[in-house]
Formats: sequence, structure tokens, C-alpha cells
Amino acid sequence: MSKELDADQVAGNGLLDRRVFLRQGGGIIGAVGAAVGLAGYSRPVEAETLVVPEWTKKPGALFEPYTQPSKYETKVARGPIPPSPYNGIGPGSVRAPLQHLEGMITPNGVHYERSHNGVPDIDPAGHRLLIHGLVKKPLVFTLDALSRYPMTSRISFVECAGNSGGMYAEKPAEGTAQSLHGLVSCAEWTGVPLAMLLEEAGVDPSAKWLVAEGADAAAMSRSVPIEKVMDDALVALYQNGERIRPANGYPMRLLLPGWQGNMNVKWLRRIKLLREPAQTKDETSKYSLLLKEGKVAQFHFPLDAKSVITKPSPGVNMTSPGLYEISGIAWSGNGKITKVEVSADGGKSWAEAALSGPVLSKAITRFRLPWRWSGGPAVLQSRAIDETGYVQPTREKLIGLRGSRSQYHCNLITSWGVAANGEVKHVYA
Ligand SMILES: Nc1nc2c(c(=O)[nH]1)N[C@H]1C(S)=C(S)[C@@H](COP(=O)(O)O)O[C@H]1N2
Ligand SMILES: [Mo]
Repeated sequence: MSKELDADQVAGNGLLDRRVFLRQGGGIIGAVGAAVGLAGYSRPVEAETLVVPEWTKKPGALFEPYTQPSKYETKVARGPIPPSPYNGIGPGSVRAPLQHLEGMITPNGVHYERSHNGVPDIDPAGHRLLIHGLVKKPLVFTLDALSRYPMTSRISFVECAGNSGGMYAEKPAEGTAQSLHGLVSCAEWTGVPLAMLLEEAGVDPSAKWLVAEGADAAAMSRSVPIEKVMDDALVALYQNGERIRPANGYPMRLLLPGWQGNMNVKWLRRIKLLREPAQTKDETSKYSLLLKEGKVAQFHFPLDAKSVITKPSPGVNMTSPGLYEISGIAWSGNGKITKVEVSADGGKSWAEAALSGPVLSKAITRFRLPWRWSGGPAVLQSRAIDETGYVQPTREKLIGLRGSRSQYHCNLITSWGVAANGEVKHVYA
């Protein structure tokens, strides 16, 4: 290794200072490029003359009313598609292709989906939102009526409480970032603050909770404490600038930034103000957090800080030794990500990654770190730290707290084993 890179090594097994790629004036291209052979990734001009390809010789395709991704990008797809027990409808989930995405936003077409009884075919003209219960004046809203209220936008992740549940298993499950962790996505949501609608209805001081109900065949219903609603709940109408996709709750969903996905009721049709939680089927038969020694926490709402490396990751393998950028996503339901650390030696030593801005509360944050892969075996890990000081736990620590029969809120540190041939696999460190 060159002197420059020796100096830049900040943790074991080739992890480099996060600023290496940012250096000005011959930094990367001069020192790092020459030292590790970045030049080897492109070809010298002499190797090939710039030919005029076929597609340059004739006029291109016509305009489309709504464009689709390139036909060469079919791997960027939700999956795996579960078999349907009921002729193409019914319960299940599909995961976002995390290892094929960049940045912080999930494109609408590949946002993960968890639907307990299929996607209802809702005509927006016939849809109503009812607010009733402990209010002075029950109200009903059409979509047109809601669209006249002032709107708010925020970028927020939604994550299923069951995401990564397979990581509690005794043996490391085979899989990709998508199949192991793909029940999380992040979008810009736009809609009307629920607090504004409740103010109009006039909340009775005795109301401490509300129950939100969906218009799907599952009639998904969850109780939400009123403080959360007054803080940042949104009746979301738009997802990344367009109407919410049918799979994600068209024409409106409840957005509870940072709280377990299940509570973000899709196809929202009813909100009832209550003194106490409603104890619906969806918060008693499921979504309670199993702790050690047979104890259960019925309600455990925010999702704790978590991260996963998406590049490299299973299926996104290493090719030849040399300089790489490790990249991944981190998020916390309790605020902003303040730091992500990366290890290339299975957690023995750590280097601080660079965070790609904007770093937003309860949103996905992209992290990056230069790594000089020697070509030897390595175990890559990332751990997220949020503004509350919370540190993403190791597998041992989380299982110590919850036991190994737990299912939900699994945010333990993931390990990707890199073999000498460059293949990446899920391992336990
Ligand atoms: N009405 C309704 N809302 C729902 C669900 C549902 O099945 N019906 N699934 C919930 C679950 S379990 C999750 S994880 C999130 C998934 O949101 P998404 O499909 O937009 O990703 O929606 C929640 N809201
Ligand atoms: Mo979920």
C-alpha cells in the first residue's frame, strides 16, 4: 500500500478515512487513484475508438405519458412476490430492492408493501374519512375537501415491525439486503397534519388515544396515543410528489413518522377518539414485543436506530482487490442519525462513515466509506447511532434483551462476509 493510503487507514482490514474521496486537487485522482490503481477501472483511450452506435443513427422513441425505468433495469424490482392463497389477492408482503437503490428516497414503484388482505380498488370520489368519538363535532371529509387544507411535506421512512425478523434465527439466513431487510422504504409524504383536522373537530380533553381504521378487507385498525398525533401525524395524500400508490394506501394513509409500519394505516377511513387504546385484533394478536422469560411489551411504537450496508452485499459482490466505496442506509424512529460506524473485521475495529445530506429526523440517511479491499476475507458491519445516543446493538446484545423467540423490531447489526473470491454472504460474526 502507498504511504498516502497507509496514513488514511483508520481501522483494521483496509478501512480508510471517510474524507479520502472528498479531497480536492489531485486527492483522489492523484494520490489515491495512482496508489490503488483506480485508473484500472476505466480503459485508456487507445484501447477503443469511440464508435457511433446504432442508436445514434436514427431518431429516438416518442414521448410517453408516464415513463418507466429502462428495460435493462429489470433487477430493480420488488420481491419476492409471495404466492397468493386466494387467486391473486390476499395477505403478504414484498420487499424493496435495497441493494439496487442509491440515495435516501425509495422510488414509488419499488416501495415495499405489506398488505394484510390485498389492495382495495378505491374510487377516490366515493372514499370518505370520518373523525368521531370524543369530539365536539364529528366530521366527514371527501378527498376534495381534504385537498383544500394547507399541506405539509416531510421525508420519512416506513418500516414494518417484522422487518429483519429472520435475524433472530439461530443460524444466519441466506439472503440479500432485500430479502433480509427490505421491509423498509423512505419517501417524501405530503398531506394534511391530523392535528389540524382534530382541532376543527374539537377534541374532548378526556380523549387520550385514537383508533385509526383502514378501508381494506383487513380493516386494519391501530390505537395511537394523542401526543404522537399532535406531534407529527399526517393524513398523507401524496408520495414523492404524486398521489399515493394504491398499494401504499391510495387515496390517503396515516403517516406516523418513525413508528412501526403497521400503525401507518393505509386506505384510512375512520378515526375515533377514545379514552383508552381500542385493543383491536391488530394490536393484540400481533405486533406485541416478546421479551425474555415469557414477558411481552404490548406497545412498543418507535423503531430504534438501525443500518445495513447495501454495497457490497449479497448479490452485489466484489470484483477485484482495490478501492471501493462501501455504501448503506441508516435510520431511526427516534430522531436523526448522528453517526454510522463501519467495520471490516467483524466488529474488532470501527471507522466513522460520511453521511450524505440532508440528514433528516426519522428518514433514511445514506452513509459512505472508502475501503481498500486487499482481496482477503473480511466481515463488513455497520452500526448506527442516533441523536438520543442510542447505539445499534450487536446480535448478542439484542438477543440478551429479548431472547431468540422474538419476532419484531429486530435492529441488530448485520454482518456481510466477503470471501476471497469476492462473494458476499450473510454471516454471524
Ligand atoms: N389498512 C391497512 N393499513 C396497513 C396495512 C394493511 O394491511 N391494511 N399494513 C400495515 C403494515 S403491517 C405495514 S408494515 C405498512 C406497510 O406500508 P406500505 O405497504 O405502504 O409499505 O402498512 C400498514 N398499514
Ligand atoms: Mo408490517
